[in-house]
Amino acid sequence: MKKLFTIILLILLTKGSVWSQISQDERMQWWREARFGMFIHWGLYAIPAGEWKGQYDEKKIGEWIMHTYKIPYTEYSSLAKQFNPTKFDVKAFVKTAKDAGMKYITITTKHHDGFALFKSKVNNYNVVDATPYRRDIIKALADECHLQDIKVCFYYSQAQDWAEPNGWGNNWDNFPKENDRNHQQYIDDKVKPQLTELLSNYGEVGMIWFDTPLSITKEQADDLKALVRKLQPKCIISGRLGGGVEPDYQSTSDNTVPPTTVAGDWEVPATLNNTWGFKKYDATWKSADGVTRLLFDIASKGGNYLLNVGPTADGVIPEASVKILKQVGEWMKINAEAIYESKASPYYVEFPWGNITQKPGKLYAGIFNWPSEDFYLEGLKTKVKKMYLLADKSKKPVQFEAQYDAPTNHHVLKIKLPKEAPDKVLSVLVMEIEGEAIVEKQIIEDHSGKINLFGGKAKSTKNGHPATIAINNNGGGAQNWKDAEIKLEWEFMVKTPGTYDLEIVSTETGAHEKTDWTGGHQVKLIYNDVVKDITISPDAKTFNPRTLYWKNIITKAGKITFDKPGIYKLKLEPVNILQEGRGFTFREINITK
Ligand code: H79
Repeated sequence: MKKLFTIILLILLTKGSVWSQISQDERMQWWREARFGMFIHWGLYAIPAGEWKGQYDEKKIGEWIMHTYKIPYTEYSSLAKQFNPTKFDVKAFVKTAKDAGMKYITITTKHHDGFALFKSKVNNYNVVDATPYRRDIIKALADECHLQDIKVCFYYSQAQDWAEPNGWGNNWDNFPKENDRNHQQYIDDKVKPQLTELLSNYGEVGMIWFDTPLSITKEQADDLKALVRKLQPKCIISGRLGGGVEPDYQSTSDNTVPPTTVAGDWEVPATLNNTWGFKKYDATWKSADGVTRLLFDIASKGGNYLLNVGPTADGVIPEASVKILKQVGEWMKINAEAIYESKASPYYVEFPWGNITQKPGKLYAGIFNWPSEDFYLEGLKTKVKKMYLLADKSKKPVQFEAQYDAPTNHHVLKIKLPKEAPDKVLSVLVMEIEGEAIVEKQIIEDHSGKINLFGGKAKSTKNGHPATIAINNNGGGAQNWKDAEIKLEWEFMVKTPGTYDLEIVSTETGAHEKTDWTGGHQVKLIYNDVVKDITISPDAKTFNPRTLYWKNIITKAGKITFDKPGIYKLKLEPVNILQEGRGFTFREINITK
């Protein structure tokens, strides 16, 4: 009896001390399954909405207006007296997110301007104490999210705070010079107490989304992480904590989608137009089609998509945003199975036609470029049992033929898709497979006579030793290549002899307000005894559906002849890389018939 009692007591004790128990997998589980979340940027900046005393700037982001026009704190903070979002309908907010298929909402509780959307006892520059509205917006949203079973997450600008003389970033007010500031005091007096409020007064918080850590130290970042862990052990810490301290997942640069699958947990924070905080004249809305394709593509690469809306000062999510999200939601109604709980594609690189997500026993090919003839999927070693379209409720089998060529050890699936895409935006082809999806490693000429030499698949060396060129995620994944000592080499299989066209693809990069591309690099292409000297020049530009902002730049590099079938090698060696911008933003070489 006594023994039983002890055992029960032990079980209760372990259950109670969840904080010491929770594993990283447990912490991340809901987030990994979610794949799609809503970002909300809302604050005083919604009042000027991109215009200050008649000044406009198409390129600047709305929530940065205080910084853009060097507005003194005393002047900017008086906007609070006007902040009265009487049209705010929290149910409508949550419904917009849920109808789009989003599983979490991350809202700015305090952005760089320092104004808090929640009641704070430690700082009265907040929605309850400083505005006529007087209601705690974060409380309203958190309560509604809990009610409607969607995760609520808090963005908190931990370093930049333009209201604080000891915060980071405000260099236009009569504040101490950045080096003379007591950042620690700002962290102790505002950041930690406010994070404590956020993690104590609003129930379960899915995540704290930190941003722009600037010169925050390792000790300070460690301290913030420990605070979050102590107060809510299950709460996730987003990518931009800073100080070199390990967050729970990585954030890509804003609006930036990598070209390949990326291991680990990561998220793309992205806008719907060119701003986060509402700007009344920004009508650069992305298309719902583009957003849907990105959602699929990001999931295919193993990431989450955190997509932003910027409510107005009245408290309304702009109609254009609602409309886009509605359409995405319509698509999700039919296709969400391919998104939620999915894992990254077994293929490393995206396809021109779309991409692939997977779940145990299933591959989901998301096709946005519907083929006019047969559809080919090459290089899948795993046996496919059955195919059907997700949009087809009857699951009528899609006919396919599995081909295998023993001499080249190459697998090809030749698939008979209907003439018309069931969904013009993106149709999902489900493939039921036998066991784990395994893909060939080799690079081989495909059925259309194309050979793709992707940068990330090259053997890269420096002075004969393995070397890596940093993946620059911007612009759809060019290599941020500045070191001319680094050389790339590919080995690939040619099936049909003949003369092929060669093109070198690099990409534009940047932030959405500024597109960067540096040309003029000189490189050598070496194959057998043939050496071609090439200057990287913009011979053509093509749209990249994965970036929406940045184009692929094509450099024509002449022709190459293969006399007989077999394995060939091609080398790409820089002669001179210009060091401006991001250097040589190389992506791939295409060899086409
Ligand atoms: O919250 C959103 C942005 O406000 C924030 N991150 C996302 C999620 C962010 N903080 N910094 N940045 C983004 C980079 C900002 C760069 C710019 Fe500027 C601000 C470009 C134009 C205004 C500073 C001022 C740099 C150039 C001019």
